[in-house]
Amino acid sequence: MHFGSGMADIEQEKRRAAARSLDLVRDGMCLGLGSGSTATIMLELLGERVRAGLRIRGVPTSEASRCLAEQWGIPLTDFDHVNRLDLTIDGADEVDHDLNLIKGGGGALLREKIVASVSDQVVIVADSRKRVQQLGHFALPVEVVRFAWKPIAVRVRQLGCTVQLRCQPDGQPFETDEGNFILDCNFDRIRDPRQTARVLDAMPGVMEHGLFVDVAHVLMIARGSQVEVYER
Ligand code: A5P
Repeated sequence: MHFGSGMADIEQEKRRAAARSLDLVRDGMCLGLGSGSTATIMLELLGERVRAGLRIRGVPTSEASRCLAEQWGIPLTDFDHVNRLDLTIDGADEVDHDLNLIKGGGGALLREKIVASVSDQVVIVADSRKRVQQLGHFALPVEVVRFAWKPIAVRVRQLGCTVQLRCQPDGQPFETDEGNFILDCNFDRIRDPRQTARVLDAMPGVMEHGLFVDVAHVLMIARGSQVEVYER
């Protein structure tokens, strides 16, 4: 945690990390477009480059990012037309020293993981608060089918976490772009992210979870006026 950073400083960090990631974008690329507030800034800056003549196409990781991309004039495509992406730029909720991530704070983890999985390069952009020694302080989002969310929640709880169904301000369950529910799972510490990911992967009814292990290739994390770049 970067104590002493106000919200304006954090916004600046997000902007710096997002701007740096665009150095990797080349004419003709097909991009995965991330979700969340840092990815939103990236989309705004990418839109500026498109208006200046950059020719790219993007596959958004959420309906929210699709709307933003359209708003910024970024040409879009989809998996009916492309099988691979050159580069995905996305945010994260937590990043450890092996570049393992928790994602899904915004609920877009399923599409985010699919898009990342077909990308030649996955770049994570983040502010300084996101770097952690160990994943798990941020509640791990687990996307589950609505049909059996309660028994699935019981099984997930047996992993040693507390589980909460994500709800909207009106008290109704939050629904993902794919029509599923999200369980926010508070582990405090996830000692072995790879093993936890394996167990969740094997659980019927779990559509996806926010543990991204061996997915990110590059982390661009802003700290004050600097952007630190780490590669896996
Ligand atoms: C969206 O579902 C998430 O995975 C985001 O990428 C993540 O929550 C980071 O969002 P911020 O950039 O808003 O912190």
